[in-house]
Amino acid sequence: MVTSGNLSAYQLPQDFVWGIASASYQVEGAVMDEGRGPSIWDLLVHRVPGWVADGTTGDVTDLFYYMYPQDIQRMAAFDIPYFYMSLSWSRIFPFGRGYVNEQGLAHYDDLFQKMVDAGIKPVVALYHWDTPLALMNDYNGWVSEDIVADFLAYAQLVMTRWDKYVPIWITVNEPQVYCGDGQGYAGYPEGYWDQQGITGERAVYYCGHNSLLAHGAVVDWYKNVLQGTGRITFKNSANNYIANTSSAADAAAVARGNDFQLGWFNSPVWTTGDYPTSLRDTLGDLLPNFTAAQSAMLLGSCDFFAIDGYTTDVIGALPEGVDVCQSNSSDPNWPTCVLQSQTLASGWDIGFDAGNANTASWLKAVPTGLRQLLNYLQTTYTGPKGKDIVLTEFGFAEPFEDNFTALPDRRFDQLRVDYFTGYLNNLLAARVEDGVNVTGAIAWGLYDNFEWQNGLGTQFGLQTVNYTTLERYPEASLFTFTDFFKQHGL
Ligand code: PNW
Repeated sequence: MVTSGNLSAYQLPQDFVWGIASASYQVEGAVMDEGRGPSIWDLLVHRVPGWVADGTTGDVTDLFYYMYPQDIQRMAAFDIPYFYMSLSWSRIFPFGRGYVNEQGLAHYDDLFQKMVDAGIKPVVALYHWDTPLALMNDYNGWVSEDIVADFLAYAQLVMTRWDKYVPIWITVNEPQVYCGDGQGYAGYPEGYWDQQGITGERAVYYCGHNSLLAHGAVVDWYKNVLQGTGRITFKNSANNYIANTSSAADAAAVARGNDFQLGWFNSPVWTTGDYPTSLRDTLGDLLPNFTAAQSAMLLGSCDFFAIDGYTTDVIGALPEGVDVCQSNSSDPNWPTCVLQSQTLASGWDIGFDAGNANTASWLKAVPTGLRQLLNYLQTTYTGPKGKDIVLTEFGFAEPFEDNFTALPDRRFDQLRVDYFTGYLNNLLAARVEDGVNVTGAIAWGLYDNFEWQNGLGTQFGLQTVNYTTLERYPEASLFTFTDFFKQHGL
């Protein structure tokens, strides 16, 4: 797609939601302070050998738990209007439920007050992957429907207390990723917890199912009981999918891939109240059922579509064959049954990366892919409902430099500058030229942080951090990102 007009002249509306992102376990540190209980991540990083590629942990990371006053001041100095963050469930309920830690509540009271005083609006997620360890030990976390009641009780406490500060709530972050097979983000190392037979694909789809039910229960309570005035949704992770070749088989594979990625969580919420037929046909009784009341609760339960859209993948059909992609053939491609890569059959590499093993291997910069993804989402989900889309995460990992004598280079993060320039221009083109109702863009992330299984060695920050002194340094991309919105009317 080629822009038809003069991009630099396009304006964004005054209420455009733009900002920068973080998540509790990735930035807070202070993991044993002020009454916090452990989350699954504390156990994984300390007790499972090899869980984190470079052996680092979130014990200290950016120490946002104590350094938030200066972090907020710096965001204010850059005129950043929105900040995405998540609450640490186990700071508030150290055992996941029951006993409430008042120090945790007091901490977030002050954080929200300081943010609002600085003119920054919080976008708050209730869950960004740090499940209280007690709930994993008690009933295996998200694979058990027991989590729905505990998540609701937690949500009721925090939303009642902080709704006055929070214009946008996120129930759960990227269930595609924390439930997804082979990712390990939800913390299911095989054999570590007694999963009571709920393993493999069954665990994936139970985790997804309970995440949807938990989301739905919270939205239902928020709208009907609390009568909250904020907007509420859950956050999707999805890559733009393009076909490997122009064949009909590859086009069908793209559609199927999208069902398994986006349809899994969004068909129940935006279209039918149930999972896509392709999932039902493939998964059989591995896929739980919704009652009629649950479907009714889920349909329409998102005020807007939140998409974390970092990259594009090439999708192709599996080769034909009787045994291909049967659940009993131990085909590693089951159940999605498509081929996924980042190179087209023609040999073209679809985007640029940093060419460095320390960056996120799944991430190629494909700016036009964002425009395609936004168009796809509007056509498939939001358009018929007249609702809007917010790009709630996107960003890029630069090659890692751990020697701080290299600091001057780290501030000139040219690849990340190119990434944001390209992506933001395509978002603008989607909005102005294609008429996609995209109403926000939030960058990942506030600064370098604990990047899950890649540890501190994969760095997405628009500020870089010296992990010896904890000083934060704005990079060129922070200026690129914030200037973009000023240049387009904000
Ligand atoms: C997101 N993928 O995760 C998360 O919300 C953040 O916590 C994380 O730091 C950020 O992206 C950068 O990785 C993703 O494999 C993890 O496509 C993996 C993928 C996408 C998003």
